[in-house]
Amino acid sequence: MVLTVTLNPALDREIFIEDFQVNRLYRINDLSKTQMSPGGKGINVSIALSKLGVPSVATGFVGGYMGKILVEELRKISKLITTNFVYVEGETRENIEIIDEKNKTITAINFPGPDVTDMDVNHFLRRYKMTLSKVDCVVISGSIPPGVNEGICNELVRLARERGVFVFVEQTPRLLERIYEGPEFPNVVKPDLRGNHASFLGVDLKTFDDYVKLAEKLAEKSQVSVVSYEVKNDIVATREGVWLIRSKEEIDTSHLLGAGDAYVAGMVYYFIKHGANFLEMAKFGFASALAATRRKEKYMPDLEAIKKEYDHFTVERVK
Ligand code: TA6
Repeated sequence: MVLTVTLNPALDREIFIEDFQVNRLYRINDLSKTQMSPGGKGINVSIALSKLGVPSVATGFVGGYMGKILVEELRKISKLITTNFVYVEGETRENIEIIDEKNKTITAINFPGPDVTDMDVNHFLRRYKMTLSKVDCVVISGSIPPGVNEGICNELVRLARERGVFVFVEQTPRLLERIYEGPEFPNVVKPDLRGNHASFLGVDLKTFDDYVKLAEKLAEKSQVSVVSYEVKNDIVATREGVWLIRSKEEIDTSHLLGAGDAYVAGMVYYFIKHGANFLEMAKFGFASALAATRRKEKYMPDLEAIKKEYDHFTVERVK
């Protein structure tokens, strides 16, 4: 069983507009040009895992009418997804993604989410500890809502690692820097490098070698790090070495929504089914993310779709 933690879930409102321009009025009359689905990074991982036949418990904070819709829609997706969210006063957020296949862009507008009180956090931590005793691994992924201390992820990682639960984390450099203050670290870490990050953990991120250095630095404390480099590549570092996984073809950058979450879900699937072979986990994750980019809408691939991708990337040892 897998526990996915999405402290700040979202209803994802995808809108497909060819040649999207600002300063224009767009009336979406054709409803095939838009879709709404439960989102937030950990929730997408739960959805992806359900497509691979892996059950998971999805937890985090939801609130209001939007939160109710999110939970109901998530339950409709698969019986393999058990929801165990803490309800808070405010409204769960809606995130907007404008997908332009002509210009190969995604313009995302992500909202902050509902205010979460200390009482909500304590309620969540009690549930989290209870659930940890029933799971093999936990995925902690995505932003945190207003009112939640940025050190919470450090606490979530520590509680899981102290109980011998395997931990996957995908988060922004700002949140990861808090986690890497110690004392416990995720087994698998995938920095969320969306947006511009000039530096991270004291590494200036300019050249390929800088990204290799970052991956190695993370792998000094975690068992494996996966660092995205120029969209079509991932640098994978373990204690044994560093590899570069590279897509043979260009990736349609307007199809990237959810691909990172499909990557994490692919690594979790491989870990659950085959154990902690870190390079193989990363390869399966890469194949899963590639498969997720074959459609413009947020889409989590099944096993058959993922296996087909093994012919579409190369793996070379870097160090
Ligand atoms: O990776 C896709 C996604 O999880 C979307 O579902 C969207 O809700 C967004 O990323 C959430 O990211 P955030 O960092 O705002 O938690």
